Amino acid sequence: MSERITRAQIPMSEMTITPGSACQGCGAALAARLAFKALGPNVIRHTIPCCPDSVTKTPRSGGVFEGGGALLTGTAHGLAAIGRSDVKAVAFFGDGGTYDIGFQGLSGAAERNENVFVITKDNEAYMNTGNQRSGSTPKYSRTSTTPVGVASRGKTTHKKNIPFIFAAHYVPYVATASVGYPEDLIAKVNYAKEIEGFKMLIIQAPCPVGWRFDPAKTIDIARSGVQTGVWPLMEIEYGETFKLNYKPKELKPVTEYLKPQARFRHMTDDEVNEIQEFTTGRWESLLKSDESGKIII
Ligand SMILES: Cc1ncc(C[n+]2csc(CCOP(=O)(O)OP(=O)(O)O)c2C)c(N)n1
Repeated sequence: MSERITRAQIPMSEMTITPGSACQGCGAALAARLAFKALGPNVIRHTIPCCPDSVTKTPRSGGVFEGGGALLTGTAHGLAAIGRSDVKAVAFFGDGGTYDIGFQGLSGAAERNENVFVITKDNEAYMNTGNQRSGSTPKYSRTSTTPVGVASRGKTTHKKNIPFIFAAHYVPYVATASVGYPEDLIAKVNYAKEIEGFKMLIIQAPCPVGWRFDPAKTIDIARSGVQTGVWPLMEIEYGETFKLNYKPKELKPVTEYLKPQARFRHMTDDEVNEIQEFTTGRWESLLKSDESGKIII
């Protein structure tokens, strides 16, 4: 499991070039800045179609969604063939590319335990193409394909539990992070990048345009996601060893997270209560896993 780090231990050098073409307050651009800072210069970044949130100084390859896992695998094998174990093959994909369209290729890479690092900037919809719902969009969220009106209440199903789905491939490392907790995020990248085999970090990256909130509030929204238990920070090793990285004495009510975001504005009290119960129930089960140090499903 990753060790805590102090602010002083955060690398000073920037690996992303600003200004990029990101929107104001883009959580994904911040996720890229923090993750690539921690990865350092010896990286080949693989990208599939997604928001153009940043430009990285390191070499970069691009390809199709479905080929993401295979192309990343090829990069890792090529690096091994020329004896460059010092260079890491890193994916920086959106949630659409991870949870849905690129899933089968990544699942194959995970099952083969390829020596790759998949970093997902999770903005909970297909933002690049206009905020269509993805498998990562939370229940009741309004998107352009899950509208709110007489016949529709936003998305009808919950967000996929992708950390647990990848952990169930029994890979060395799966973790979640948030742009609201940069020290935790950097510590996890630092730790994971040295692991041999498949590792994944899913970073919640609020999107002011799609989630419809004031772009000045990106960090506040990210922090309240963690503090309400909606986006728990956790690490899972080999599909078994489990740790919660942020454990408040008491969770804040989910309304603190939902209210500032207009994608949830239509929700009734009953719908909010349902999300509260879902979040509390899942948190209690995560606490049990954390206490025993092993996943209890
Ligand atoms: C097979 C395929 N389906 C659909 C598209 C169209 N497309 C391009 S980017 C994108 C959205 C990507 O969403 P996500 O992976 O969540 O990244 P984000 O844009 O949110 O950063 C889609 C659907 C495509 N390029 N290829």
